[in-house]
Amino acid sequence: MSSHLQSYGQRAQNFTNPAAKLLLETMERKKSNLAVSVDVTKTKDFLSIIDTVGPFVCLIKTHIDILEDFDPSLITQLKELSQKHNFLIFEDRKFADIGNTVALQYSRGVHRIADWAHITNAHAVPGPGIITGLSSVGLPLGRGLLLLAEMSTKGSLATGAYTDATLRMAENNRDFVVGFVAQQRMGGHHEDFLVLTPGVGLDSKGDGMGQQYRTPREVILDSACDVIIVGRGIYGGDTAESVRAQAQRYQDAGWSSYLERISLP
Ligand code: 5BU
Repeated sequence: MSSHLQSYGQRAQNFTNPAAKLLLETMERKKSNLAVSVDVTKTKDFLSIIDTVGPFVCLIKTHIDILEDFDPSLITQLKELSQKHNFLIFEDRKFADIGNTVALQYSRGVHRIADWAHITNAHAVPGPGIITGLSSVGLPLGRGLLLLAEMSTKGSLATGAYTDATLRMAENNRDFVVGFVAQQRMGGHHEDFLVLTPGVGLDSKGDGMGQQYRTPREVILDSACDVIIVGRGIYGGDTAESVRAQAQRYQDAGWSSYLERISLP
């Protein structure tokens, strides 16, 4: 059976990587294929949004370098919330340099991403050395990597032969590369990979800066992706109650589309 027609729980056995297994098991247990992207600049808002959406998500996506009052104690609190609500953490770092540099950016500096992010991601543009560098840090810690195969933005250059070559890089590094950030499940490979998809919104089509939104149903059912990544569509509201209601709404939309997909003949 094609991997995308198997349940998330069944697919855990298709992976050796512990972060991928844990993500799929968490999705099955929480009945959630929703990741919330928390792109705010103040620690207080960051933690309060995460505490509010935590029950509805399998994954929290961060841009840790956006926080203007970052302090290492934030990481302790983030890890506590991840245990309280049972979600994984994905730092959307988009590494893009030579292996030696990305290994340092991943493990050191102020943010020490490898210490706390179960999953991070990288552009394929430098070639396979970027995977060698990141895996030298992340693999011993049980971390997983996503490659950016496509982007949600208008005019993205990550298409065609570039996307195909990214797929080949992933296939050659199955232990550490667990999937893609992409807009669709790509054919032409036999391995199971996770497909996480940003550019998801129910009420808006774009943001005037190139972002393009599709609905959870288009992403999960029509394009056979695995995880919807939603940012402003969820935390854009000003009260905790509206943030909670939107998280619930996107969780329901994502999960019902998934149930429809795995029941396809
Ligand atoms: P939004 O508020 O739902 O538009 O936020 C989308 C998030 O996903 C934001 O953090 C982006 O950096 C991220 N993103 C994206 O929007 N499109 C892409 O192709 C990739 C990441 Br890769």
